[in-house]
Amino acid sequence: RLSDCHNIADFRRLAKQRLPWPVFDYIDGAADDELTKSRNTAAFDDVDLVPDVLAGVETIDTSLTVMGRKSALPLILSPTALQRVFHWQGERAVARAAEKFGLWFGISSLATVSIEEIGAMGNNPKMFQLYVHKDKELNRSMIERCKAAKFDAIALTVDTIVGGKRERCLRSGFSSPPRFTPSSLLSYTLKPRWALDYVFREKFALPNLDTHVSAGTREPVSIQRYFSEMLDQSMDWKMAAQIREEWGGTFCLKGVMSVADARRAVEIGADAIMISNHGGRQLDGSRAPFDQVREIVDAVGGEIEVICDGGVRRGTHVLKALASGATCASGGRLYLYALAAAGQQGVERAITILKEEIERDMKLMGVTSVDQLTRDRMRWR
Ligand code: HOC
Repeated sequence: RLSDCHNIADFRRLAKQRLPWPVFDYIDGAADDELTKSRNTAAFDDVDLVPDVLAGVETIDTSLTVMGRKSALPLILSPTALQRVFHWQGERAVARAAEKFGLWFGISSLATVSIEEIGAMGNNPKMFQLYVHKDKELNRSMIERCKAAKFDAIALTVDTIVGGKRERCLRSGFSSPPRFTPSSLLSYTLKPRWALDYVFREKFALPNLDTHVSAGTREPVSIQRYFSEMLDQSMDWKMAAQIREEWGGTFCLKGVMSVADARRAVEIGADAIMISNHGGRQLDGSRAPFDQVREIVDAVGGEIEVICDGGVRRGTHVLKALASGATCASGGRLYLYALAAAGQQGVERAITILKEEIERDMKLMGVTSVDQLTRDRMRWR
């Protein structure tokens, strides 16, 4: 039950109970041996926080400015694809929860709700995750739609030039919309609540890509096929600079991992980078974002905002990212499990849990504002 969820791992368990296994495995799974996915979270355990006491922490302020917009917490709800496959409320639920808590919310090019609908919702800051397609007209039209819908930032995805080898999805045949094989059909019928919601609530669509992917004709598209057939593998820094120019607004690169690339991001005038390995779903063996924060912040921290994306499951993880020098933390699965488990109510409860952990942990650390979380407040083991 929702009331039994006290941390993100509890939501994961509930999501597993509620979803057919191919859908749960799509969210939960990662590339190859899934080493990077585990490491993304485990990396936070390599450091210890060093609290100060008697610091007068009756009133604390968890807010900060990220990419020019106020955020109530140092946490971004990262863009993720296909949310209405997980729960019929999908992106609408996550967007409403983000608005309620005053957080940045990101929607994906592969969202199941349109740019226009999300743009019209709430006053909280919103980013659009742009996947660069071979079809240049499609890229242009998504950028123009984001301008018209007054999105606050574009996050250009740079880590999906080809699809990672998601072995759980290869086994289940996961596609969008879900493809029914005898074994997957059985798993869908074993979860009748999900199946009924899925079939009767609203038809599945990818409204930001309209007819460009065959999901528009309801022909199932696998992850491998989507990445390799639709995305532009010739993408380079020149193209990223052109996209920044075309967009003209706040620009972020999502998926930067190396110091050299962080420097290139500064050179093309990006406002922020999300240090990210796509939740371990692309290059298995890639370093954890948290492990890269220090080097990147030391190299370019004064020139660009550095967001630590991935592995976050606890308030202390957020505090450790900040103490390393990141502007803030971000994550996808941290709210996706909750969405799958209980829709908007679930997402709100997950954010509440993280918010309370952040507040409690700041008080226990003896800090009253997020800028007091500096590197001397933690030690590497
Ligand atoms: C069927 C198309 O970012 C991921 C997402 C995008 C998946 C596209 C799936 O899972 O990495």
